[in-house]
Amino acid sequence: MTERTLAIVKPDGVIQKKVGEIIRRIERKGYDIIDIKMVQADEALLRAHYAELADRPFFPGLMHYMMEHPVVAIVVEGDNVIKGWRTLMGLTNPTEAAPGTIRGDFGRDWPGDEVRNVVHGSDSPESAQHEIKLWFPELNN
Ligand code: IDP
Repeated sequence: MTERTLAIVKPDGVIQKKVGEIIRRIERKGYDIIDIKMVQADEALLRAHYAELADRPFFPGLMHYMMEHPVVAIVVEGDNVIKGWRTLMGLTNPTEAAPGTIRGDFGRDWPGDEVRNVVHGSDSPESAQHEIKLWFPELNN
């Protein structure tokens, strides 16, 4: 089934100059890039994006991490892309993410409670729709 997901190259991915490599992996998998832009996320956008994590102890660190540098937001389309992009990303924790996945290859555990895991991907059709609207309000098809 053709669907869309929101992929984000997080600050550490941009700082490490992995944007091209990550786009290469998206394209190699046969997915289409529908829209792409650099965004300096602000607190309002991130609070809406990560609303379900607001009570977690790592939330302040997550906000700080996501605002420390502009990110690259990408709308990706393809067959079962929501699950497929998460497979390309690997597990949340870089220590557990398999080699060959983006997080396994480029993610870092960070001193303290922060996880620098390079990329984001929507986890369901509902969150994909919600997140694409949030990050690309100008995109209406
Ligand atoms: P996901 O990004 O793999 O979908 P979520 O559980 O939705 O994982 O968490 C969103 C983001 O919050 C993670 O990608 C990571 O940056 C951060 N995060 C999640 N769990 C932890 C944690 O235990 N410590 C620090 N950061 C975390």
